[in-house]
This record gives sequence, C-alpha cells and structure tokens, in this order.
Amino acid sequence: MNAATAVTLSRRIEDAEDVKRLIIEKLKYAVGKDPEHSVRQDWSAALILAVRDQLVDHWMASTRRAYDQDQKRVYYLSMEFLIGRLLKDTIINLGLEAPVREALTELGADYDEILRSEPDAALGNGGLGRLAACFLDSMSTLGIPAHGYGIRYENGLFRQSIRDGWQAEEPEDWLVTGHNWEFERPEVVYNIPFGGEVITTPDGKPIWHPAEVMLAAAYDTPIAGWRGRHVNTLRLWAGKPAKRVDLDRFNRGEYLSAMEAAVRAETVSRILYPDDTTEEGKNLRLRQEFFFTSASLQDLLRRYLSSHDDITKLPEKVAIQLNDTHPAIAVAELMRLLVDTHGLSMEVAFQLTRNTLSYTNHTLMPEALERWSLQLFGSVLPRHLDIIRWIDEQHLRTAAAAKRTLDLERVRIVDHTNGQGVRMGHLAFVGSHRVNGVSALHADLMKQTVFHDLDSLYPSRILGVTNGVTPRRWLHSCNKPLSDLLIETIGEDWIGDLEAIEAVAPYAEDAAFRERFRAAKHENKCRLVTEIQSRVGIHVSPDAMFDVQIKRMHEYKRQLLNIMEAVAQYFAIRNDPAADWTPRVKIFGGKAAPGYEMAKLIIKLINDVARAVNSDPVVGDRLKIVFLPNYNVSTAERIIPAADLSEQISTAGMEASGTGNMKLALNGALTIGTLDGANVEICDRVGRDNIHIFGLTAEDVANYRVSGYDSRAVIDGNETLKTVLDAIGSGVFSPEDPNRFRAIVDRLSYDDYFFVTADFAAYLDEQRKVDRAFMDKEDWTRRTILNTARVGWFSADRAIRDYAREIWNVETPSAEEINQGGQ
Ligand code: GLG
Repeated sequence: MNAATAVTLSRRIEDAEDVKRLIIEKLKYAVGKDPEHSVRQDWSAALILAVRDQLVDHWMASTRRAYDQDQKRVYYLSMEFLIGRLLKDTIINLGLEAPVREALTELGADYDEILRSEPDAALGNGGLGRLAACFLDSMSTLGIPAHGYGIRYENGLFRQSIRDGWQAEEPEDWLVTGHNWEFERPEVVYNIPFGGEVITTPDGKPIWHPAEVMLAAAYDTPIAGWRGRHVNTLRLWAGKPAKRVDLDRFNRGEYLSAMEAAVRAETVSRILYPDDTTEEGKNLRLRQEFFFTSASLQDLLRRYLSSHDDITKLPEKVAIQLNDTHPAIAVAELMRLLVDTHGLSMEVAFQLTRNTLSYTNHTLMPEALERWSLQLFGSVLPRHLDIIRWIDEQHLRTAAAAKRTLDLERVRIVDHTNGQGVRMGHLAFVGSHRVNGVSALHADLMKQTVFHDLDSLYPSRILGVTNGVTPRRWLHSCNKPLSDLLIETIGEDWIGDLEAIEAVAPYAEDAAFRERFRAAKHENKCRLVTEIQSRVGIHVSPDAMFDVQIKRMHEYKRQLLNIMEAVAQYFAIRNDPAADWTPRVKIFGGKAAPGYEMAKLIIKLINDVARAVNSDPVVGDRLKIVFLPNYNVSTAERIIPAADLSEQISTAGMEASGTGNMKLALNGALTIGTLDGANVEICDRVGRDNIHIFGLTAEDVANYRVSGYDSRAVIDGNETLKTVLDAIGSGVFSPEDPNRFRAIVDRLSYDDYFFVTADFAAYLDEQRKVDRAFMDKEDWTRRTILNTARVGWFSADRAIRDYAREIWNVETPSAEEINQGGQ
C-alpha cells in the first residue's frame, strides 16, 4: 500500500503538448480507438477522461484533508441535480482552456463541436435541481468538504419537441453514450429494504422483517470548483437487484419472470419524475425517495464511523441538508439506523437526528408538500411509520405544553383527519434544527402560511437564505464577451468573489465602456439569432429587444400574461403600423409536466400566436415570437447572455425565489417583474430605477383571496383585455379549431386563481415604459451595467457561506488553506 502511494504519477497538464499526449493516450488505451478512425464521440470521451485525470489528485487531497483535519462534512441530499454539461466548466475552472483549444486544433478536432456533443445531464426539473448544482460548485470553490447525494436516473427530464405547436415528449437518454465523468464504485453497495412487517420481540424490541431487499450502487462524479483547488463528490445511486436472475425460474423456462426482481430494482433509478410540484406514481416515488435517502445515510454513517468511535458526536462532524421535502424520510431513516443498527435509545436518536438535519423548503404550494396515505406508507415502510408515530407523540407533547391555542390536529405529522396520511413537510420541519426558505419574502410567507403553527411551536427555527447562482457557469463561462470585458476592466476577482463585480458600477457613466458593454451584448444576440434561425427557422433582428421568459411552464409563472400582452401589442401594431414601435422579439423556453394540460395548452397558444404574428407582413420586425424547444441548462447558457429584458412575472407570493432572475440580471438584462420571491431583493439592490416592477403585491393577493376577486368585472372594464380574450377565445389564432383556447378564457373569466386579469393593465403599462426606455440606448445600457454591478450578492458562494454559518456550523477555509492542501 505504502509503496504504491510513494510512486509518483503525473498527468499534470502544463501546455498543449501535454494535452495532445493525454488525449491520444486516452483514445488508444481507454477508448480503444486509433486516432485516425476516431469519431467525435471518441474525441469527446478522450478529452473528458484526460480532463478528469486532472481532478483526481486534488480530489484525493481534498478527501485526505477532510480525514486528517477531522473536518465537519456537509451532505446535500437532493432528488435532483440539474448539472448540465461539465466539460467546458471544468476546463475553465482548471484554467486549461487555451492549451486544450490549441491541442484540439492541432489534432484536427473542433473544440466547440466536442463541447456540444457532451450530453446535457438533466437530472432535475428546474430551480431546485439547478440550485443543487450551483451549490456543489460553490461548496467546492469554498473548500467545504461536501457530498451531493442523489439518484442516477437513466432517463432524466424528458426531451421536448414541438409538433404542430404542441409539446411532444420523448425520453432523455443521457447515459446512452456513456457518462465519462463518473467512477463506478462496485464495492460501495447498500441493502435497501422495503415492505414486510415489524415484529416485536418478547423483550419489547421491534424488528423489521422486510418483504424485499434491493441494492443501491454508488457512482461518483468529481466536482471541481473555481481553480480546481478543492474537489468534492457527487455520489449518485443506481438501483440494483440483490439477485440478477432467479435461476430456478429461468431453468423452468420462465425467462421473463426470472428477471422480475431485477426489473423492479432497476426501475427505482429509471426515470426522473417530470414535475417537482405534484406527487405522482405514488408508490414508486416513495420508493425512490427512501432508496436514495437510505443509501446516503448508510454511506455517511459508515464514513463517520470509520474515523470516530462515538456515534453520539455525529452532529459535530456531520451536517445533512434536505433539499426540499423529497428526502424528508431521512428523519425516520436516520432514527431507524441509530436505534435498530447502532443500539441508541429513541430519545437520544431523536436529539442526534434533529441536530444533524436541516431542511430547505422551495415552495409554498401545498400540493408540493408531499403527503402519503397511511396505507401506502405503512405497506412500504412499516418500521418508519412506527418511528414517525413516536416522533409525533413527542411533538404533540410539546404542542400541548405550549401556552398557545393551537389546533393540534393541524400540527400533527400523522394526519388523522380526512383520508389520513403522513405530512412529510411537517416531518422534515419537526426533525430539523433549521428550516430555511429561499428568499426573504418566502421565509416570511412560510411563517405566515404553511408553517404558521409549527413556527409558533418552534420559534426561530425558520430562517431565510436567499438563493444564489454560480458566477463561473452563469457569467464567466456562458458569456465570454462580457466576461472578457469585465476582466479587462476590473480584473478577475469577481469570478471567485462575485461581490467584487460592484467595481464596474462607476463605468456605467463612461460612454466608451457602455459602447463596449453593448457590443458584448450584441455579439451574444447575433449568436442567438443564428441559433433561432437554425432551430425554428424564424429570422429575428439582433437590434430588436430580446424579451426572454425561460422557466418551467406553470400557470403561476404566468407565461399566459406575457403572450396576452403580445396579442395586445400585435393588434396595436396592426392598427397603426406607422407609429414609432420598439422592435421586440419575445423568446419563450420551458417544459410543461406531461400531465399538466393547461400548461401544455399555453405552449400551444404561444405557438399559435407566434404563427400569426411572425407571418404577418404588416408586423414585420416590430414583433416576433419564438418558442425555443427543449429548454435545458445548455440552452439557458446561450439565451441568458443575449437577453435584454427578463420576464419575472409570477403571481406575487407564489415564486419562492427564482434563480433565472439573478442570472439574467447578472448578464445585463433589465427585469420586468412582480414583487415576488427574490425579485424583491433584486429590486432593493439594483435600485427601483433600474428595474420594472408592476402589479399586485403578495399582500394584495392574500387579501383578494379572502375578500374574493371578480375577474369578470375587470375584463368588462378593460377594452384591450376584452379584445385580447375575445380573440383568443373565438379562434382568431386557431381558425382550424376555434374552441381550442376556450378553456383558457373560461378559466380567466370565472376562476382567475393566478390573477392574470388583475395584473394585465399594470403589466401593459410597464411594458410600454420598457419600450420607451429601450429606445434611449445610452440610458438603457447604463441601467443594465448597474444591474450587472449590483447583483454580486446573489452569488451561490454567498448563499453557501450563509448556510455554513447559520445552519451547518461549518467553517469555510480561507483561500490559503485551500491552496496549501490542494498542492
Ligand atoms: C423552486 C422554486 C423557485 C426557486 C427554486 C430554488 O419554485 O422559486 O428558485 O426552487 O430554490 N421548485 C422550485 O424549482
């Protein structure tokens, strides 16, 4: 062993020659291809393997440091990690872009093409999955020893295409070409039990006899931060059967049923559920959640015990973050492991569990706070149900002792009223020492609404940690023209410390700088023009305002409001084509959950309106509408740098935070938005003059929900709104099927839950102000520069420092410390 570690192995890249040598070596000895006969995929595999080698020494050093210094570790449990492509970011983080480019050119391969051929790992739906990916980047950048734990879905989020204006879904198969970043760890497997019953022994000890046991197998991806000094691990679990084939059955000729257990086990990590706001496929979903949570907890306990004897010290060395309610079962599973496997009492186990776990809530929508029926829960996880009942008893005692009048039924984890079920949000809350919202407003609303009673029982447990985004991917890597300009002007400190970007603020007053800032934006827009042309065949002008709404399709995000404004504008242009119009391209991107009919109908509406508007010669370049299919991380990386206007127009009180809002502002887009989620804080930071705020506040919305809101009256009182809805409802955009959009108009007229009609007039007003503002090029640029300069606080590094300090009690090493250990 010692002799082996003493051998010096060096694969370090110093220059293009090293890169060439390594790539050829990988092509031959890892991919098994002769360079002459290698296709793009082989080059891509060889490059990834060569770059991955660069991480390994730092990776091992990071792990050694954590052991040697007995550092506290962070475990981030998330059903979703929307990491996208890794190659470009890793190359940039390691500072290897120049030699890699040069080497590939000399080898006759195209760098950009190779980057594009990497599959976009879509192991998430949207915000919370992408946040988890940004947090991994930041934890590595800050040198916090951390593991991301999730599921290695074979099929990530579905691939969206648009057929005849409708969304069509196909499976996403990112693993088909191989995932060259990962290391399979066949030796790291855990038993995952399901079902069966709990039998109490004569001396009162409950023993779980599961009906089936499957395996969780580990796959590791190294995650480098800025400069690659510290490398953490993303460990994803794949479902495997305990026994691949039932040989008896096979020998009897029952080939299919001989594989049944294998198929069942593998199904657990087969597919990502295509929505994070509804619970679906209940049984499988619950199994998925338990599967990865249990494997992760067993793994981290094993790691802890490999260098510590006293399990009661666990919270001193381990912090576990539950990313949303999905891994809430961790509360009961950690208790089970501590009690059943490690012999602790329930009381001690509960203390340890609570001191180790914390929970991030990402949405107030009650349908997203999972709730399992007792029947289902008890049949899949009978031992956990017992444990949860025990926790609930303790919790009820606290509630009963509290000197407040509380409806005890409402605070219980096990709901005994209608239908009976386990409230997973409550479980996560009660089993955590800290519960955080993802923006200031969201944390406040948590206290006022879904967690009102729990907050009064456990005051000061709730806090807000406003989200952030990594400046590496979301500016430095995706927006080279702007990043180059910033580096030239204020240096490169901002890449590792985004608040340093504030230094660019004074340049907003400098005409020459503004000119260059505009030129960078223009370059990005031209690139997007080409992409739009090639992907959807629509020609748009880079001089028009690029007005962007990119996010999941959901009624609360109100893409509908945006397209209704487009219809109003379309009619206005047709009425008076000669007026002084500000040319606009409205760009939409987003997937609708396959079962969410209304969201899918809105996609169709956008495309039908686009068809009419884009082909109307009277309109020309004054207005164009583009729906870019299959919105994902890579598409976002190309749209965001090109955006002029960022649409953040959710019904106030419904978007917990948003992170697209931060990325767009950072890349020099102005926001048009409601006072919702992190928009409120963006507004505070960029200044009221540099953002376009409109519409109802969260408080207005809450009041309307109580007093009632009459959308009919609002529609009747607004000529424009009435015309728009009449046109949509009567088939002006769908002559082949005039009633197609009736359901949308009916919804707005009789049950406008998302207050689209209420905000319509204010939204149109603000859009016209945006039009006028855009025409004043100098002032517009000045304001966009101030946006870029003032949103440095929305860095994921800042958010992670907040978690480290307020929740995990983990130290963030200084840059020198990271450098020392990272060789
Ligand atoms: C959520 C919310 C977003 C939030 C994101 C990350 O809807 O507002 O920005 O998580 O916290 N379910 C989500 O995607």
